[in-house]
Amino acid sequence: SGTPVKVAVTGAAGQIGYSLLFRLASGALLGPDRPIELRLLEITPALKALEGVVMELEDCAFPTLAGVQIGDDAEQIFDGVNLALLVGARPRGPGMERADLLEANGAIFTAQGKALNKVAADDVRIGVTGNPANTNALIAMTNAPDIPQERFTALTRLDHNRAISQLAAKTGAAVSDIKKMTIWGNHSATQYPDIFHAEIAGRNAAEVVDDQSWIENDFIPTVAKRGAAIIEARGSSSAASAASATIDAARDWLTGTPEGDWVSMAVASDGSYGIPEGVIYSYPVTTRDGRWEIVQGLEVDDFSRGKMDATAAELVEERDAVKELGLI
Ligand code: NAX
Repeated sequence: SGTPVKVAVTGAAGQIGYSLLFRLASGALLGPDRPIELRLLEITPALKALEGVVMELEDCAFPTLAGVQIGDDAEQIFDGVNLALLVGARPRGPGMERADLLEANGAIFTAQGKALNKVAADDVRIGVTGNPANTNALIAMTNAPDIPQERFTALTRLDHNRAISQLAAKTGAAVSDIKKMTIWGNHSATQYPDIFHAEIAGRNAAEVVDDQSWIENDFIPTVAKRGAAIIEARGSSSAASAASATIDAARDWLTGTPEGDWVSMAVASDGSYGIPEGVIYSYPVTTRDGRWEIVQGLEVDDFSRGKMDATAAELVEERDAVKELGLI
């Protein structure tokens, strides 16, 4: 037990929030013995709906939930937080250009970066789920100069989990037999889900599959376009799976990856694998004691190189666009 961990969630009244808050409150992050205090940030017009969600949280009588605070002031909500899950973002509306989207989100993530810089706990870790997640993380990171850069990550764990499940379905393996999956790059359609280093029950996954055409024409596009397929089927974007991945990512960051496996996380590139420094790029990482480390020394063939560079180029473009807008 001990002192409650203070976890902030932004966009708490949204779709993902409706799943995420209940999982967090029930102990999915650090187990049922570690009390958790939720700090929920929303925009003013959504506070009433958020009050309703808080009523439901109360009605669950979760033993793990030590307290809930809601509000529309980032400096109040982020005060002393140990973990900030930045989920709320501005969705792309009809007729909105990409630059408009970057600008609208830029305003949100500059303000939240500054607020975290000012009031978060010294050990704060920040996970960005709201899209465009990688570039939103870059904006928040750049606006929080006193927080070490490695404390900012963006979510590609949903893509990672989707890739594992697609590979399991193709091979008949159990998801628990699949290790060392990798998502490279941007959480967008240019991402590169890579099974060349993955293992199925200890055997190389690409060799087990033995079907380059499936990898190129089925697996990669299915994973990369899974979000669109869910919108098409469900009428709204993935929410429960995104919440689940947000928790997986935060839990593994805080508690460590198992021996012999790794996870995908978008982190500030240090130039590893020839990716330009500074962009928030998804890499295979291992984690320990709340720190991540990029897995080094993986062999990259021409096919993978092309895909890794294409998704890096998109991130460089996004970075240049937000630089131009004066957001970083
Ligand atoms: P919703 O539109 O249901 O909820 C977003 C919430 O954020 C709204 O309640 C809104 O009021 C709030 N919000 C907006 N601006 C805010 C601000 N400045 N401060 C606090 N709250 C603010 O979206 P939802 O389906 O929950 O998705 C949230 C974000 O996750 C979107 O950007 C979405 O694109 C992104 N996703 C990211 C995924 C990933 O794997 N990285 C996958 C799922 C999801 O698409």
